[in-house]
Amino acid sequence: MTTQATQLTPVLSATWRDDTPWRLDSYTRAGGYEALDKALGMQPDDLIQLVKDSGLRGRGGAGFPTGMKWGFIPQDNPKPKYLVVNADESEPGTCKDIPLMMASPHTLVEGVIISSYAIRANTAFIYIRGEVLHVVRRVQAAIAEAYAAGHLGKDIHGTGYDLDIVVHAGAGAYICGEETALLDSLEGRRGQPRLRPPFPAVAGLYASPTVINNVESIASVPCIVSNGAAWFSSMGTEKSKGMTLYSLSGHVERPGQYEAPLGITLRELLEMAGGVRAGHELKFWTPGGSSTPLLTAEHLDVPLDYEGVGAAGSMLGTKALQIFDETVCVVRAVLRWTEFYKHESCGKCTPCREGTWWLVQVLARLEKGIGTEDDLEQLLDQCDNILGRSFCALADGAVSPIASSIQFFRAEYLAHFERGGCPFDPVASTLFA
Ligand code: L3W
Repeated sequence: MTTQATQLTPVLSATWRDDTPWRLDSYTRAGGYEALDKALGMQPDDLIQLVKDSGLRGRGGAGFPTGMKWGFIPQDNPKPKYLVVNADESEPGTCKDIPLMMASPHTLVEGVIISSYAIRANTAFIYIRGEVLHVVRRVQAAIAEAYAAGHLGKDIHGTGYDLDIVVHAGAGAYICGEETALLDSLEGRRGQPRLRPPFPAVAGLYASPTVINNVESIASVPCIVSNGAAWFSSMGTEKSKGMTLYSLSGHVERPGQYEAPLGITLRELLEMAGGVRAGHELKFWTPGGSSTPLLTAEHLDVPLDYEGVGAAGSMLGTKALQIFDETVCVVRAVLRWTEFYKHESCGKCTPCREGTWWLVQVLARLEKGIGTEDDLEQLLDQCDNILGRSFCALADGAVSPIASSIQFFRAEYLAHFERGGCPFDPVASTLFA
């Protein structure tokens, strides 16, 4: 059941429109690092309980309960514990962590310090996507300010707690957003997923207990410490608590990041974003980037929380809402995404390495209008044989837009080979009309 889903609560993005919100003085003026003081006065286990009670779920795609993940760290293990922030934002359409780090890097840094203290880590890593060097520099500058102000390093705020943060720039591979591939990359190896279990919480970075969380998850921690678990869990829905950042892109009047409680609907978000671009109508959209099954105009009132989107047959994922109007050929859009997955497949497992290659071959034929209905069946058969059979979620993600687009737009696929070309291509339309 949806509760207070439409109450707008800019928290993470509250200062984004201020002058220089990324600077320490601006952050401190707005109450920054007060949550750190409060957290350092608490016992680490009480902090873990607070995050559990808040209901915060991972904002990187899977929605796993954050406090529960922290609780998995075995405190009787004598090895060092690590916190790793997954800032490798690369899921197509996802643009929330990078804006957050650019506008308010200290929110992340403060979240890293509190979270590291909670799991008893003395070293934390922020793994940032390699292509966004300006973001790397922004976060590094914030960390330097935090060291200079005594928020980082030895004896933080005179409490005896020590923490160092290391920023690591990836080399631009999508697979390194998968948590275990990220760990391999951080250790200096080629980024490829590891077999789980053991999960990173038990044996992660350098085989030590490691918490890996998304940027937005960690950045949500300071406001939970400041305002309490009940405040956070009063927003959102029954099982998906709190506010979150949705990225709206594509054919929308005002694309950008919209912060709202979980459970808001696309209809409501579109109202905030000025609607689908003038004179056009919604054809299809992704709820959580291209790795989640497509939805259509019939799903405008689906609550955008983990349960609501799941019940509609898709996944909330990274909350990357890509909006496509009626001028877009769904076959071409899906082909572009599939080419991306083929390119980004790490090659470790056969269903993904070979499967994504085959998906592109068949889809490209269909898109050119030289396929047959048998090709469509073959495509669905390939999807069936890939889904759930690959080493990590990359290949499942590749299949999601294909299978769902055929479910909703089979007639459009058929129109391609009936016309001998793409019906949206003006030249082909003239030739075969
Ligand atoms: C300890 C257990 N830990 C689960 C932990 C696990 C991980 C978290 C979620 O994929 C999804 C994927 C993308 N003991 C545990 C445990 N954990 N059981 O919980 O795990 P999991 O396997 O459910 O998901 P995942 O492998 O983290 C994430 C989807 O998100 N996605 C996002 C893509 C974004 C990027 C990017 O921008 N870089 O790749 C979009 O939809 O498809 O389904 O921490 O260790 N028993």
